[in-house]
Order: sequence, then structure tokens, then C-alpha cells
Amino acid sequence: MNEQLDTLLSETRRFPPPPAFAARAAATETLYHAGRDPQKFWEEQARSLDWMSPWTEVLVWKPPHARWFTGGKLNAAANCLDRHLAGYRKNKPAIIWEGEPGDQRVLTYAELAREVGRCANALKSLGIRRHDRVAIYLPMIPEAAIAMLACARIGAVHSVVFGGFSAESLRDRINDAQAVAVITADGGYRRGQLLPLKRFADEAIAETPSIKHCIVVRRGREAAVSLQGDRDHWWHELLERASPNCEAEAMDAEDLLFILYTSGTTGKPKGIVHTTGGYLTQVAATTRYVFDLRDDDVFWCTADVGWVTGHSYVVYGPLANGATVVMYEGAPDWPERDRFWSIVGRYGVTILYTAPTAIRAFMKWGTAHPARHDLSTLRLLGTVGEPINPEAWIWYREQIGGGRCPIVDTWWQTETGGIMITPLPGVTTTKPGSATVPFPGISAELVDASGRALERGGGFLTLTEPWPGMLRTIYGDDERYQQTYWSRFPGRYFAGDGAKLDDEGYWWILGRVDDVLNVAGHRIGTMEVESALVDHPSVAEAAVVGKTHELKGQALAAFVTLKEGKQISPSLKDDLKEHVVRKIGAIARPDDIIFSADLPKTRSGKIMRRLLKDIAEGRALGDTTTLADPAVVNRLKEMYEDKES
Ligand code: 7RM
Repeated sequence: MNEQLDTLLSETRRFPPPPAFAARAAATETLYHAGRDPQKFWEEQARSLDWMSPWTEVLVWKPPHARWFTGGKLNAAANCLDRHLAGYRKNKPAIIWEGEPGDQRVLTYAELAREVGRCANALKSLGIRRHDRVAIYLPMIPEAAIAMLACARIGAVHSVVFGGFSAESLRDRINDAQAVAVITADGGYRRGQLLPLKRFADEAIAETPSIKHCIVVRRGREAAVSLQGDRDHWWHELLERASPNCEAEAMDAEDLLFILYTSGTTGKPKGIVHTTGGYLTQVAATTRYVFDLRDDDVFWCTADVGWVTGHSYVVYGPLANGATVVMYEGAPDWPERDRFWSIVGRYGVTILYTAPTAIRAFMKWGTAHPARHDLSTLRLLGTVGEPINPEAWIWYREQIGGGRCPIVDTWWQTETGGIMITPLPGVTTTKPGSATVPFPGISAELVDASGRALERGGGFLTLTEPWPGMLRTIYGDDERYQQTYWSRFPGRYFAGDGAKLDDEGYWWILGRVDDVLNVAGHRIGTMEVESALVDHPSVAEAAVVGKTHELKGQALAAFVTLKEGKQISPSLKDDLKEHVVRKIGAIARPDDIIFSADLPKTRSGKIMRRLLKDIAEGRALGDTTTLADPAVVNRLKEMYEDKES
């Protein structure tokens, strides 16, 4: 079984922190020492927030339920805004926003605070109160952050639903949380088109009896929307009438801050519950130390606020630290494939945090695009969301980071709230493809299938101690919470990821265990085969799934996209198979290679292996509503059936 680990274990490149970076870094070695007493460490981190009254106990742990900083009172919006208004940060840009069509807005901390105050009062004027749930269904515009912070300010619980989700998905999430209001927009721009969010919201609201109000931001220039009677309100009209001054509610540390829905392996999405004090403590601390945040940084996390990465590292983490964030509405290839680099250059972005899938797309598009822009302001790069293949890591480092920026590969989940396994950029020597070691105060342990702790080798990633940003439950279904996360390995949180620990105790995340295949008794990480495939000079991206095989249990089917300008030569399939054999070993030789112009992805950029598996097995396709482009799957299915006939 360890053959699958050999490719990663044989990675010998090491990147120690550049001395000049280390000399100025926020985090030093002493942070790891401090982390050895997790409760003391997190209590120390909590002290950097503004509390309205102090906590009486740091942690109450009745497995699997944790309560952090009980008795403490605070307000998340006040921590992200009010405390920055006393000094020079008042007129510092909080949000630098760019719309896809090229429109721009800059909101200083003072301006953002006023907008949040107005929105908070507007919500109150509609009768929305503490603990009410509010659905937010917006594009990446400043109003998304404003709405989230306004909810936090009055103690309402936000449930952000990614703007790319369908009306039905929105409906189900609203109903599950029994939200009383939805905040949406007439539309949002994506590749030049206005996505009609209000129309989808109308469809959803037709079947959501709990919704009393719908607030509509005017984003589009040409969108015609119909406002319905007492139910619908224009955002700008409500806010015009509202005072910018709204007192922040004193919330208990354990009061809900938000619910965020995430797909499980099966069934309906789970409403992941996050509370106020612990969550804010963890995202503020990780933003400060993992991204080495300084006052003059321009921080760009490219995630949509519809995902947890957007919650934690576009909104709460950076704003709690008084940082300047960049927010971009649209697609990375609109109007050209250099849009990201143009943004980095024009705003002087210093810290860039994005996903490996994006990096692989940039690789495919070629170096000419970044080369056209001034990327010299960048000093730190981050990745999140999936394992990064060493090839992409090195490309990111060289082509985007100019060989000088440390890379932080950060492992975490919607459920963990904040970053869990990551380098500290001034301290940790990095290895391409490894998320390195747990953040101080985080206890991760590798276990085998029977739950025994492992010192090294391959196994399952578990967390052994509670952490402040952990999910508290699944909204309305605590039974499912216990079942999903705490039953597979009793006494431990099971992340659902396979991982390995190398001889130096570095973590290599192999991906969800549902993606780990068993071929003739050998476990193979799909990511490893993919990494080998994308290492081939012709390959841009690859996705590997298991297919039932009479003799071997499972066989590998690889879906491959080629780099711009590369041709499918008659020998390419065999070349690729041999390449994989060379990189990993004969057990990983793909049985099938299917060339495709594109791979099916969720709108957040994750390859949907489940759908590829359906194709490989010749089954009917599963649910495709989270696909960015469902047509891709159908094209693939057709191609695969052609091959079989
Ligand atoms: C932040 C986020 C969580 C799943 C997780 C992993 C995978 C995330 C990494 C990663 C390897 C990483 N939340 N994952 N980060 N795998 N290296 N640095 O993505 O809830 O949407 O997804 O994503 O499988 O379990 S999430």
C-alpha cells in the first residue's frame, strides 16, 4: 500500500523561509512552543479581540460538544469595524472592489462601518432580531460583506448561499434554516453575462413560507426586476432611510454567528454551525500568523464569500485584523486570461490566496499572461481547497512568486472554520505538495483503519482535541453531527481525508477517502495519479476515478485535458500510461485514458469525480446542480460511450 506514497515521499525539494522574510515575520518559532498548551494558547489569541465582558471558562468539553470562552460577550462586526475607527485605520481602505465589467469601489473602514450600520438598522426596521436567520444570495460585491457584518451586528445568523447555486438549492437552504429574510441582487456578472439572482430568489421564495422579506441590491445596469408588494425592498432605498449608527449587540461567545451549507458524500447538504467567540479567535489568529499580515499589506483571497474560505479569509479574518482586502466579482479569464495578474499589478497585491485548480488553469494558459504584469509587490502566496501537485506548486512559486515568495499550503474545511494544517511562512521549511504541520494549538493525528495512532505512513486524518473554530453541530440535526464526524473513530473528529506523515512529521493530504482507490489490494490516491499525469509535458489537468474491475476490484480511469496547442498523437495514451508507471509504479497504470476538452467542476472549482465515476461505470448521471458547466459531463459521457462501442 505504501507504493502510493513513494512519489510524494521522494519529493526532495526543500524551501526554507527566506532569511529577510523570517527576520520580519509575525510568527516565530516561539509560537509553536506556545501552542503546546492549546487552551492557554487560544486564550492568549482570544485576548487580541475586543470583548464586552470576559469569559469565565476557556473550554468546556463534553465530547463531541465544545464551548469556548463561555460567559464571554463580544460582537464580531464591532471587532471587524469599530475598533479600527479610533486611529489611523479609520481612513484606511478596508475593501478594494472590482466588478467584472471594470467598475471599482474603495470602502475605507469608516465608510464600511457606516454602510454596515445602515444595513443593520434596515434589517431591524423590518423586524429582524437576534438569532433570526437571514439568507444572503449575492454576487461578489461589497454588499455581500456588508450584509454579513450587518447580521453579525444585530445578532442575526447569516446563511450565505453561493450565487452560483440554483433556485432549488437556495430554497432548500432557506427552508432548512427557516430564514426570515433573503438578501439578493438583480444580478451578478460572470463572463460578461448578468446572472439573474433575483429571478432565482423569486423561484425559491415561492416555496419558502418562512421568508417575510427580500432585499434587493441593484447591481446590473440593464436588469429588469419586479418587486413584489410588501415583501420586496430595494437595498438602496432601505439604507437611504436608515441611520448609520447602530449599537452592536453583545453576543455570547457561543451564540451562532453563521450557518454554512456544505455537501456531504450523500444526501442533503449539511448546515454547518459556527459560533462567535471561538470562530473569530481562530480566523483572526490564523490570518495574522499564516499570512504574516502587516498593516500595509494588500490581501487578496480569491474565494467567493459563498464558500467558507470567503467567510474566513475575505471577511472575518482580515477585517478583524484591520487589513485591506481585494474583492473581485468575476471570472479569471474575463475579458482576458490575465485578469488576476492585472488586478495584482494595479492594486499592488502583496498576499495572494487561491486554489490549486486555478493555478493549474493559469499553467495551461501559459506564462505570457502573468509576464505582462508587474507582480513584484507579491511577498506571500497561499493555496487552499485541494491537494496541490508539486508541478503546480513550483509553477506558482516561479511564475507568480518570482521565486522569492514563501507558499503556504493550508489544509482545513468548512467544518474546521479556519486553517488547521499549514506552514508558518517565516518559520516552516516547505516541501512542494505538503501542507506541512498543524497550526499551533491544533492536535492532528494520523490513524489506521482501526483507529490506532500512526507515527508515519498512510492513514486517516483525525483531530484529537477541540479547537475554537470547530463546528458546533449540524443545524437542526445533532445526531447527524455525531454520526458524521465522531463515530468512525470514537473520541476523534474524522475529517474524511486520507493523509500521510513523512519521516519529518510533515502532512501530505491525499484527498477525501472516497477518492482513495483500491486496485488489486493497493490503495492509490487519485491525486497522486493526477499529479503524475499533470507532470507530463502535454497534460494540463487530470482527474482519476475508480471503476469496478472483475479481477482487481477497481481499475483506474483517467480523464485528461491537454495544454493549449498539444495534440492527441496516436501514441499519447500509451505515453501517459508509461509516464504514470514511471512516476508511481505499475499498480497505478490507468486502464483507460479519456481525452477531454474540459473536466466537470463544481462552481468552487473542485473536480466532480463522482460524475466521472458514473461515466466510467456507465451509470446514469447523478445530481449536476453544483456543476459550473453541466454540459462538460455530457460531452465526457458521450466520448466515453464512443470509446466503449
Ligand atoms: C477550505 C475548504 C474541505 C476539503 C478537505 C480536503 C480538501 C482543503 C486542502 C485540501 C489538500 C489542502 N473547505 N482540502 N484544503 N486538500 N490540501 N490544502 O476547502 O469544506 O470546501 O473542503 O477540501 O479534502 O476535506 S471545504
